[in-house]
Amino acid sequence: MLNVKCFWTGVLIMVAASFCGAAPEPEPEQKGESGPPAHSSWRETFLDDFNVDGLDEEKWESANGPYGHILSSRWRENIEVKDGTLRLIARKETRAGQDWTSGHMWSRSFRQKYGYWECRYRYGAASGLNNAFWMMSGQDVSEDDDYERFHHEIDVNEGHYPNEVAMNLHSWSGKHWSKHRNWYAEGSDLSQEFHVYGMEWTPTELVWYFDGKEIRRLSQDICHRESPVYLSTAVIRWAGEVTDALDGTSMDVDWVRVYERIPAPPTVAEKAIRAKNARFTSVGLEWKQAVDDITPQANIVYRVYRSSQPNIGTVEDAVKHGDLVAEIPGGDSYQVEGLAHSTVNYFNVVAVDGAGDSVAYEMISVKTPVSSDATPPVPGDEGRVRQTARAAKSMTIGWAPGRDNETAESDLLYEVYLSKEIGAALAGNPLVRIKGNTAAVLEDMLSGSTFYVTVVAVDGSGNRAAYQEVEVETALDDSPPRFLLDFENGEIPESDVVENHPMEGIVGRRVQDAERRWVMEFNGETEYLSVQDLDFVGSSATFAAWIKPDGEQAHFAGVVFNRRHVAGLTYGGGPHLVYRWEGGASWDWESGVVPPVGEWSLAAVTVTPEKATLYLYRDGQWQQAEYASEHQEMKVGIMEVGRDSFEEPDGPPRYFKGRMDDVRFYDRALSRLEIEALVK
Ligand SMILES: [Ca+2]
Ligand SMILES: [Ca+2]
Ligand SMILES: [Ca+2]
Ligand SMILES: [Ca+2]
Repeated sequence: MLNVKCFWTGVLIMVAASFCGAAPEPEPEQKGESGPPAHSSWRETFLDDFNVDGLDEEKWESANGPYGHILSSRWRENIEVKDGTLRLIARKETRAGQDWTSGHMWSRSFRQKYGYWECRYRYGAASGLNNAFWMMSGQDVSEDDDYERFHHEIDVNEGHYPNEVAMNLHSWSGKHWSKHRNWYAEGSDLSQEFHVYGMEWTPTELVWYFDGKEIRRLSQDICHRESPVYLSTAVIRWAGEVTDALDGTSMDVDWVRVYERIPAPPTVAEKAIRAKNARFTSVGLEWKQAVDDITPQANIVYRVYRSSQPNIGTVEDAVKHGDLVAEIPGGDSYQVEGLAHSTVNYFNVVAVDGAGDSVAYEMISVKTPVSSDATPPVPGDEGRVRQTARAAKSMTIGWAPGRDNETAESDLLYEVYLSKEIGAALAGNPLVRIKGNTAAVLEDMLSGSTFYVTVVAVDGSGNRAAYQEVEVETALDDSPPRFLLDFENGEIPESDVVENHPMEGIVGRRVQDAERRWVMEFNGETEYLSVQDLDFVGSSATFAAWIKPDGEQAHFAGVVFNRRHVAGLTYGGGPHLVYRWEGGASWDWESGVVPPVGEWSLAAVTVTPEKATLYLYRDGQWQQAEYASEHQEMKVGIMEVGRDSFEEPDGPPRYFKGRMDDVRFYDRALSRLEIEALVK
């Protein structure tokens, strides 16, 4: 693969043409209040507008009995259809040993996987009720190998009064896991207003909509089974206090619809690709542009594939066997570089529309001319490469020009390769190709990190010679944290710390410590700090604190933690630390990182879109644990220091007992060197 997205290090170029594809990130799609996204054509596959009185028994099945895991039994009598509206009613009445009743129904025969699902409804006007529009796979499938592997639940919305939209993906296969996120319709009362809750479900992604506005996007690879439509109310403990106010309230549904996407790849009038100007190391490709039913011509993306074998004739084969050389939106030509002389290359182009539907052109073969020059260039200055400038996010490297038997010095091509591993750079793709120049500025790099750079000189016939690999470093990023609490000044620095939690609002004690001067002390029962709303949204962050635990900690005791969005550094179900982040490790991750009791240690976690790293430093010793996971972009609001404000009735808040100092949050993932710098 030559091209795709820019490298994981985020390093970019300089002087010469970028080999990173120029494809822009697509804008989030705007829709009307209802109806499926505009990127495709759709057909309606299911509709009930409840405009005929009485539940349509041909369309729906409903529950009629007790439900163990919730506080209500669910009965047909709790479902009413009248005046154009379905009502799923909660009643305070003792039936089947439970104190409440509610309604629960699902489509009798309709099943679908993927597509667009939407429902217009309003919540019951009291806390304690789950107002749910959701899908769950294959309860009625038993004899199926995939049943265990792909048993899933998608909650478009488990709505909670007054304005919480709770979106979940559950895997019920093997060990249960879920990816949960809340969104709040600030200033709205969702029991008073009807709104449209929508979900696009594709083989690779789930996208949640509120009145046509995207509110969450999640990659997925487990939801591949057909599901009925589910509409349910349930009295539950985690939807707020259950009081008599709930009696007689209902989730009111105006209509529910499901659509199926109609795949429509771009069409190509002439599929032949033309090759021109085949030189020793490059060849130009030209093709006629495709036309799509929906995607504008300028937004159709052309993917250029190369192979040394004639095995990229179809979309599937190109993806499977080809090297992706370039991705060009709206283009009709491309100059492929970096080829060897006297070799046969196969090329194909795949046109992809905004919905991901694609079509392949006709594969062609091109032989580069035979060259009599088989002698590679000789690197200058015995192949030494030097780092000549260094900043936090960029650097300059330079080398002496090479010499070649045939190619002029000014025509020699240099490829710059970069790796985080020693000796591994040439296994990747060149970051940049530069003709005739002997310096490169590498930009947008990770700060405080070590890299290995290899420069390769290429002559006009494609003969290659590598310079010596060189170790290079970016400087530490000294931009300040979003907050830093060292407790040295005044009582507690009020500009940084506020009491803002309605539950208790008790602040811990500022005390003098023999090792760290002024620190905070928490009693493990009532004390903690709150930090003002960070108003941070992102997928890279660092939480850090010096901690001195006083005795064994409560399970899940919060260190630097945000309960509303479930993010931060916390104890797990034992003496070890864990972290929480959307899409990241679950509570039961056994990190093995155990802060020593009665001693100061630095605990930190860095989160990137690809992984999280836990660090613990004590007495010159570093301990580290990594968790690879796709971390989503998320909001991190009000942070608490010294507790997780987990609420009754599911459990008491989880307090840290001991001392804390130098508590930090960064809106970026610090490198290992930057974490080490926190110790100094
Ligand atoms: Ca209706
Ligand atoms: Ca299309
Ligand atoms: Ca040569
Ligand atoms: Ca201090």
